[in-house]
Amino acid sequence: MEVLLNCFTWFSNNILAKPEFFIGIIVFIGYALLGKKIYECFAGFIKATVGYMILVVGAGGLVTTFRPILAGLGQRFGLKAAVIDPYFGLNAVDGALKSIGLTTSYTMMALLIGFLLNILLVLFRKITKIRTLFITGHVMVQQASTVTWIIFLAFPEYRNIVGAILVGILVGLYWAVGSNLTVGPTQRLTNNSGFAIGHQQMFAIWLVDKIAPKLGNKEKNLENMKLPKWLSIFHDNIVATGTLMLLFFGTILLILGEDFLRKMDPTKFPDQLSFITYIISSSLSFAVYLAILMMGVRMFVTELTNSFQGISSKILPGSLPAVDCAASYNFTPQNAILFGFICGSIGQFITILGLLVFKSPILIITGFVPVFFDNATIAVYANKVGGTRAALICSFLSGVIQVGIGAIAVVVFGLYKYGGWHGNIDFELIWPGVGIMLQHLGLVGYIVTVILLLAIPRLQYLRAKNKEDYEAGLE
Ligand code: ASC
Repeated sequence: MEVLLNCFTWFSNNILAKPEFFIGIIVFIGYALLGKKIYECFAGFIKATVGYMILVVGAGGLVTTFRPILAGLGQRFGLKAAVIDPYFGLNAVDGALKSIGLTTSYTMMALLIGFLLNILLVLFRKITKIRTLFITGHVMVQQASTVTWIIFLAFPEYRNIVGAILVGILVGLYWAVGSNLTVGPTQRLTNNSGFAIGHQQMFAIWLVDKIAPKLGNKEKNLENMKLPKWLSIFHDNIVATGTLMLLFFGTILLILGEDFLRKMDPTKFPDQLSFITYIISSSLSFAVYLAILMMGVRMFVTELTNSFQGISSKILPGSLPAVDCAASYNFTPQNAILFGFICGSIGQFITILGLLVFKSPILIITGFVPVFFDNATIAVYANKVGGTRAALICSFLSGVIQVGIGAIAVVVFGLYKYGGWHGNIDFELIWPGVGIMLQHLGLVGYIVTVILLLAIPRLQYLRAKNKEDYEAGLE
């Protein structure tokens, strides 16, 4: 038993929570199942793993450079507030678990249970109507931690292995059902590239796909945007990203002020560097990291979608891999990503001002991961079916919701004491509701949640225009 447990822990820590290896291995197996030569399988493993590691470098660069800047806004104005960002959320949950004498070890167990449940749900897809396997490991760890706290808070009597099983079932269902909701929108966006999204805005993608067509015209999209001649330099991604971020972060850095930034960021802002150089180099580094991220995305997505046909034809029939939201950025005009980020930020900033003006006892500070990755993704999907107007409106509204409901969530889950909340849009749209239900209805609430989640893919199937397309993972 102990050996088995050690194996599970090793697998969780070294493969499941390390998506680069997990995806590399899947690619290797996929190619092997397709009958490719062993050296081709090896090449696929290396390309997918390195591609994913490049994506991690790009995403990591963005997160570590721009998270302190945004979070610094709170410090600068002396606000005591919770940062809405999954990394701050993870810290907050750690702190909260410590306060009740626990660690995150139950979370790793829940992670494995959830993943196995996702596989089972795909294997029984005839009944469950689930077609997607969530394989974005680092996000799974974050989500399993937050849900561990939600369950342990609602069920103090199950702060043990029973609780870990309850968490595992709930997150496993969320991964399977949520990613399954993104199949149609993602296949439409990517011209049937054969993957879905397994990330932190899956319900939001589904919702946006439904409402964006009503908000705009898909022909008037960011791709077809006609720019006057002098503005045509912005058709170049690097020029557009660099310039927009210079304006956007330049303003934020000016607001933060030189003295504050010198204290906050002494390594990147040493005495001999002038403020203007610091502003330009920090802002332009956004374009650098985004370019790195996109390069990694291209590499791993190509390998994964080619090789996964092996898995989906032999092991998990008709299944699709559900991957990082950044994979969708490969199938959109780059300005959709940028406008999503900027409109989402504006939505967040206005709502934060609202909290200040109305003297809300709880304040929220923008976290980089939700404000960038969620809102960019939302704009990408909205632009596809509702054009520019829908992209701008949806990402703005998402920013408003992230702060508005985020403020409620930190109270409901008592995490304001620990300074953070998960903050990604599904953790505003879905999880506070689930948490409140669990807190008030106990196990009945839990069972209702499970039933509702299980009902979603069946409803999707019932409402699908073409049942065969649904089964084939196209709709
Ligand atoms: C997240 C998270 C990240 C980023 C990354 C985007 O939710 O935790 O590090 O988004 O996955 O590519």
